[in-house]
Amino acid sequence: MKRFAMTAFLAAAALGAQAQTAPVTATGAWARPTVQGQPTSAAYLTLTAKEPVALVGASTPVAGVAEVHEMKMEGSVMHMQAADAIRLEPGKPLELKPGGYHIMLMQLKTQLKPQTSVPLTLTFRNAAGAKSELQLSVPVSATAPAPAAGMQMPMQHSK
Ligand SMILES: [Cu+2]
Repeated sequence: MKRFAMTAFLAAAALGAQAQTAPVTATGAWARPTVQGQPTSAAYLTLTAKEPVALVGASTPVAGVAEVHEMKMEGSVMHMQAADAIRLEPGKPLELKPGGYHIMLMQLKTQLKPQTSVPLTLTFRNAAGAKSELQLSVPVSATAPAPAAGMQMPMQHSK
């Protein structure tokens, strides 16, 4: 009986570790560096879904709390608040960027140093309620990464 219970526990643990991979691709991810003792930071990236899903959560081992936030203007003041679920339309990129949606990292356990990267897990939910995950390694950088070749903005040439 004891042996059976242990087997069941291990099976459950294995199932828990094997979450479905989300039908979402992430590009241009970056997280803001911090100074020693700074408790918060934020991560940004662009998400493109293949199927309709909603971004419902985030987690990382480097922060006690990771939340999806949105910035909103109220009058002339910018506020930020946790976003419950951000819907992704298939093929339509959603950009998380400074001044808009972002992944808020709170209760940081470690300093985020440039030239390192932090693991980030994003959780999505589809219309049927099934959850899936996207595991990422997010570079720590003071600025957003340069756009990929072929996606660059038209540049003005000086004469
Ligand atoms: Cu925030």
